[in-house]
Amino acid sequence: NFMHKIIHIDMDAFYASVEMRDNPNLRNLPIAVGGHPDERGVIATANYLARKFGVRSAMPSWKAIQLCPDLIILHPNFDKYKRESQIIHTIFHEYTDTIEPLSLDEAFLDVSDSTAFQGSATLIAQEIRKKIWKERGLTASAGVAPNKFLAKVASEWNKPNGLFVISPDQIEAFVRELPIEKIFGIGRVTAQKMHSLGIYLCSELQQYDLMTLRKYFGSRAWHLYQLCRGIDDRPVIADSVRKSLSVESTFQHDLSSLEACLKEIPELYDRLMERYSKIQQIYRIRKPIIKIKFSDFTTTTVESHLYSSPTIDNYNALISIGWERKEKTVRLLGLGLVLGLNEEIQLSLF
Ligand code: DCP
Ligand code: MG
Repeated sequence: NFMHKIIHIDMDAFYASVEMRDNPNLRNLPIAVGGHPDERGVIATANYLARKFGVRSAMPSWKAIQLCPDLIILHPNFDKYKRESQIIHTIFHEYTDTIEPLSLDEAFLDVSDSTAFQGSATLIAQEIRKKIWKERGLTASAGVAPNKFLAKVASEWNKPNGLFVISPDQIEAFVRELPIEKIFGIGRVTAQKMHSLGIYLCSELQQYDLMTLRKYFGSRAWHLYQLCRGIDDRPVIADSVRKSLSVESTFQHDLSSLEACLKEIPELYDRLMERYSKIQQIYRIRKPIIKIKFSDFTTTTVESHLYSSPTIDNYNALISIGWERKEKTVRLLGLGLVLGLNEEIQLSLF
């Protein structure tokens, strides 16, 4: 387990940073994204300038304005953030497909088997941060460690726009000084209980044997026992963004019009649905996707928006979009489904 290399990436002030990138006039002003005070809205996030005034996520907007009268509150544009998140994920995919998103702006990457940079997770993390900056104009913070728990703590360590690495031989010293609040799953109530026992740091929690922990914390004892020692065996479970199912046909004679392409859809569609019916208990459909290979052997793929359903009409629309990119004769058509794990299956993995 100490051989694992996990990177946790967390975008800095994500929604706010996207808005500042797209409107440079906002760059040096305190801004937040959220609902307006007169709508009884709350703050989703604030840029670092606004945070200096005490503006925080989940704070009522009227209170944020009180703390920072010049605060500019922008309405969220979730579609934009979702799209941004998807693009950032394509950067992750250059290094590994084992990517577990926690939210739009946060993900774990297991790079244990990556060969880039001679397998140096630190250099991979730096490169990812650099690319996100260069290609997207956004800053990200990264943590590198042998497990998820420590990688996530590490990404916060030098935030914003920072990197922090916890190597296997540093774990012991690192967790010794770590406040118990940093252990995931320890909320305010548990933290208070620990404080009343005189436990503030992981080193102090380490003094308790398993039996005693069980007495105070019940079924969570084993987890606490391990986590305060920096041990966390949870695997990075790849979100199935890349997991897809597809069927395709290569045609004997290239298809020379969009109409000819669309004529092929029903047959492909039936094959796809037939294949999907066999795995539908495990996988849910995230969105339809199509592929076109033109006679010059270039390939294009078109994905629909998340949560649109895989109807023939939707596939026809995607094929039309793809065809218009070239308007050349077509030698291969593919229909696919981007899949996700069913919720129950996902839960049963833990
Ligand atoms: N978010 C939200 N409501 C919250 C917390 C977060 O809507 N209570 C949204 C807005 C954030 C995004 O999720 O931009 C990511 O959350 P983070 O906690 O990672 O916060 P930020 O990325 O904004 O800031 P940081 O630099 O601290 O990561
Ligand atoms: Mg963030």
